[in-house]
Amino acid sequence: MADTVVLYTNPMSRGRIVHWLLEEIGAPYELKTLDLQKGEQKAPAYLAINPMGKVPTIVHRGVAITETAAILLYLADAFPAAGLAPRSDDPARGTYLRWLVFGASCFEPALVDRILQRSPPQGFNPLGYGTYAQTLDTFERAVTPGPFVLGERFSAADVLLASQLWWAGMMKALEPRAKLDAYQARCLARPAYQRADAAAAKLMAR
Ligand SMILES: N[C@@H](CCC(=O)N[C@@H](CS)C(=O)NCC(=O)O)C(=O)O
Repeated sequence: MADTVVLYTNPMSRGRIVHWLLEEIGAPYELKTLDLQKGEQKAPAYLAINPMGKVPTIVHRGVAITETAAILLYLADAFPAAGLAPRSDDPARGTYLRWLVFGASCFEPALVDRILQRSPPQGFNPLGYGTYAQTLDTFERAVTPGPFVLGERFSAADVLLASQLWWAGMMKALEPRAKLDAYQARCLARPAYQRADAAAAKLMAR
């Protein structure tokens, strides 16, 4: 089908985040699963699509898009009927962009540094996220009172942030935080997440 989104992914990768979003928007899509252990992401044919040799990548209407946050932003706009992104003239647009980009540029690097046990330098701190504690406190404020970062409205920003919380839990990188835990549980209870998760489990079992 002309409008089909092709997603290059792996069930244990950030591709899961895009898979969830595709289930949310109900777009026709096709999964192309790469075996990362075998290095299929570094094969010349794939590098021609994504020279970083990483997943996820989507191809839609003949255009390749990489970087999880960019893919989410793109798809939420490309399929507006799903209502996962405030339109550009909606005052909620800024808040939506703010927290989605916060996920990619602050929360994820903070988690990675935490997992790798890299401490931010004392004093003036060139790290984009500042400190781990400040990043988590800020995240918590963003989902308070919630239930989502846009209040009552679920958006693609929640798909990214809740997925990152799930990953942090998997990696044991996050101490329990009642508000973030409840937010994550609310988001992951969505039927679209459950479908994507079940499909990923099946792929992993193969
Ligand atoms: N900045 C990229 C990161 C993509 C990434 O690191 N993907 C990992 C899987 S989660 C990967 O493909 N790793 C395989 C490799 O680096 O060879 C994004 O946000 O999409």
